[in-house]
Amino acid sequence: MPDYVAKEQDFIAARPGYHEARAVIFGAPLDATVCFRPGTRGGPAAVRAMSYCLEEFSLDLERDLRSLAFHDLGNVLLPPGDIQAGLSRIEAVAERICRDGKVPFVLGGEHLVTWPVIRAVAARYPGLAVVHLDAHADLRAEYLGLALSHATVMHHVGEFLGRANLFHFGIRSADGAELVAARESGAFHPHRVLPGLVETVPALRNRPVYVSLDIDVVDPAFAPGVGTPEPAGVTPQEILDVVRLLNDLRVVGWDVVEVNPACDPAGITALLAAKIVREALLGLVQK
Ligand SMILES: [Mn+2]
Repeated sequence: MPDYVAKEQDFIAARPGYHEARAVIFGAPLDATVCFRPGTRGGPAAVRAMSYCLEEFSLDLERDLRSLAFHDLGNVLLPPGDIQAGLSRIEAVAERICRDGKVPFVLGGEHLVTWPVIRAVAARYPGLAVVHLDAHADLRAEYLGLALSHATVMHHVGEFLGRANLFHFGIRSADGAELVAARESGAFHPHRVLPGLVETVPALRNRPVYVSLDIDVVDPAFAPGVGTPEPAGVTPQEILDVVRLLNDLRVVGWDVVEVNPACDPAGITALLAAKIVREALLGLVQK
């Protein structure tokens, strides 16, 4: 590990509030391999800004955020123009949080940020299962000549953990090769999320679970602020029901990625993401 990253890890651990935290939020504002609409670098800031209009109390869970010790580290500083260096820094931050026995909660940024976070989480939790909620399969081996891309992230996760440990929900866009790969995964439930997840929950129980939620799994009618919108998709109510179902599992890491404030009228996508984050954080209270 480079010396400056080790120093940054120590800096993180020394921050007031970090030591007590059960969950640690950080922004990973990577916006490097986007192929359509750039802007996800502003995602973490937009989600934080819109969170101010939400109550700390969840009416559905009847729990208050103030009953959870969590900490927001701010954003990881990413060196411009060097994707691998940026991913290494993200992995180092996630690694430190996991090593300290806390749950990393990542705000993207493009979906590629999930890859280094899962590497860090899997190192700490053998037998990790990944729940992937997304409009896109993200299972290409390469995209536009790039092995590391937001379109290849789940390919890398599948190679690393074994495809049987990868569970896809809500996918409504893939090419033929991705469809073959998706069908070799632990589960592949296209279009909808909730019915397939209900079916899959027994296989996920008693396992450490990482949840990667690309906000474009939601219908762009409700979540237009994304880099690569795909028509149709789930409703905000369904995705919140999904989060509450996931709350019953042993979730050891979370990300909410691809929020793009550059094309998000009235901040509605960031607002939905903020509510998802709140409900997911509150799911950690009971554990
Ligand atoms: Mn996507």
